[in-house]
Amino acid sequence: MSEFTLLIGYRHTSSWSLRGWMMMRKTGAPFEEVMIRYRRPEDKARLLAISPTGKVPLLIHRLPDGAVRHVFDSIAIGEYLAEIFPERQLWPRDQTARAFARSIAAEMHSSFRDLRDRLDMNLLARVSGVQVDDEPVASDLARIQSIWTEARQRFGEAGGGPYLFGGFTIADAMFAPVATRFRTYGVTLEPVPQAYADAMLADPDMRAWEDAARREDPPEPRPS
Ligand SMILES: N[C@@H](CCC(=O)N[C@@H](CS)C(=O)NCC(=O)O)C(=O)O
Repeated sequence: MSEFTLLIGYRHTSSWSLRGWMMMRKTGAPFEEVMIRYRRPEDKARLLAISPTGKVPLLIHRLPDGAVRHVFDSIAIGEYLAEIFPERQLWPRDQTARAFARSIAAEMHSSFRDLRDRLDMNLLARVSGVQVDDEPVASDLARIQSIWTEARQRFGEAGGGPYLFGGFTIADAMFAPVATRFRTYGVTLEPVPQAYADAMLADPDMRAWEDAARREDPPEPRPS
């Protein structure tokens, strides 16, 4: 049995699963991936038996002494992995950069409800004609572009990589699904945020997730 198991949901639509999965992949550690089709009652029951929230992602860490830790909620998974794999620098090393990275990761976790509702994650779809220039969606879009631009210009551009702080961090994992949403709905971005979104979509792990989504049956309809 693998030391780490990550429970995830539909690769097409489960944005929180993608976040947790990207964090796990960036540790470089091997892990078992279990996909739960949580819209099927039997799978939902299986998930509820393991996960205190009944939601994915859920990280299971089996320790050599037999102890088992369950870490639920994407941001907690990121914090946990950053602690277990300090050498991977899942948070930026510089404290000022790290303070900003933590703030924007938390902001992504708690905010942008209007944009998330309007631009549902639908990884492989391409949809035209969705309005993003009306309030409050337009403010969410402006704020995300401003976060990406500030991170790139203050930290990323000097940091030797195409991500918000140079190398990939938990903040990037939190915004990864947003880059896919902008592509799905053909949202036009300013040059700096667009370059960042392009880098995210070209990330080898992001591509691996997308390849796996192509091999996966689409989600069942939401239970009524
Ligand atoms: N705040 C949680 C959100 C987790 C969440 O809502 N996951 C969705 C999939 S994207 C889920 O498990 N849904 C199962 C259900 O609603 O039955 C996190 O950050 O991990």
